[in-house]
Amino acid sequence: MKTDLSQKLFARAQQLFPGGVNSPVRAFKGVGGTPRFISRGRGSHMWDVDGNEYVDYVGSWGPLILGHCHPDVMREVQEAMKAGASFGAPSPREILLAEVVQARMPWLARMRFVSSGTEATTAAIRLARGFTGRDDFLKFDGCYHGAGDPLLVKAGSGVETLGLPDSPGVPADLARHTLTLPWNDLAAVERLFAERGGTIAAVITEPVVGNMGVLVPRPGFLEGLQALCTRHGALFIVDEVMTGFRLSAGGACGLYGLRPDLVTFGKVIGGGLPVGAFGGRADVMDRIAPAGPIYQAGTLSGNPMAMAAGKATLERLDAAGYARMEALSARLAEGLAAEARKAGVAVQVNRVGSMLTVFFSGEPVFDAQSARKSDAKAFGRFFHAMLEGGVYLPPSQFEAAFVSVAHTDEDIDRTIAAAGPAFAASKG
Ligand code: KE4
Repeated sequence: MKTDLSQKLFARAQQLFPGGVNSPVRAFKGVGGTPRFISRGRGSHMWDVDGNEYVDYVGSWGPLILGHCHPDVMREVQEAMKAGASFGAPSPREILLAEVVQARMPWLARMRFVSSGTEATTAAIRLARGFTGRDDFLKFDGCYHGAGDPLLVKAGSGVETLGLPDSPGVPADLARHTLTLPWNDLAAVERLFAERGGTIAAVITEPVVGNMGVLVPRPGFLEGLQALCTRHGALFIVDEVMTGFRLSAGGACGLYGLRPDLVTFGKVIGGGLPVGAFGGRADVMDRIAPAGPIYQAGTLSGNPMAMAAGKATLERLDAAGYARMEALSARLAEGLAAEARKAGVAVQVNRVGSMLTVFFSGEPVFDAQSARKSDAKAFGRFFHAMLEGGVYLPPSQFEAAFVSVAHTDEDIDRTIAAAGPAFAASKG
């Protein structure tokens, strides 16, 4: 596969950006080799600067649930642009998107738009601390909630891929207020609350983990967290940045019947443009400035173009689209598992809806510790063989692949066909 131009651009990029990228997971550190510089996308496909075409299972790490360059999204963004890119003042478009969100999650009494998932989760933690007057909060080993200081403790995604236990630069005085436990272990959370429930401001979790690769919640785990928070006066925060509007119209909360005190969004809610959001109970959210004293702000929050992209995206996610993603994703998961069996490679294919991960492990993967037992080098060989076969997977064993409504049966067939030789190549 020709990669001359990507290599030349990567050399230039390394003179400009740390590691040559503007977000670590893009650097192929988890799989080796040269990251592909992408020139354009269309539907479920994208092309790199050397002209190589790929079936895209990253979809900008989740936002492009309708695929690249959906005509309706492009039209709506262009309309918004013609009226003005940004006003720094309230505009109707933020109300229109918020009402589309609330129609899908009626329990979301108040929300605030921001420009990234990190802003959303960082604000939610600050709000929970301000509302409860407590400083400690609980997150789980391997869950990634963005690059905000309090959350860069035992995080997943790029932090896990790069093997950074916790990021330097986060003061120990701050990190000590971030409690961590293994995910999917409700008994451990019960013990922690029994010991110090009165000091815990919040529990934050990915409802389905995507940032250690896909981890599936055990029956009762999420509901158990919610009940413990209620019992001990802590806020339950569900981080739907990756799962929101993807796992169902009502997100993972809709799928699992959760009613958290706060929820965070990103990715799909902006349809590829920078949007994050946090929201939930009115009595909690109304402590946010200017309604209350807890400060949060952002120059481009509620940006009209981004609001237009988000609204156009959510409005086109209908029952048929979710059914399509489910059918394609199920067939993909089964096909990959079958090809691995044929090649004699032990894998676990974890999937919830249109999020899936092939773990190179012979053991079930249900938390960060079991995920870490996977053979990341074998995954790297598999990844590159798939790339050569025209299939662009997330460049890390500890990430989720995404199916969009734009993917086709031919895409799935092509991916399964490429997997046979790729599993053989994974053996090294
Ligand atoms: P952003 O700040 O990257 O918009 O969102 C942070 C975030 C928060 N919560 C969850 C559950 C997330 O998955 C993310 C971001 N996910 C990664 C992919 N694993 C974004 C890709 C990247 O870091 O470049």
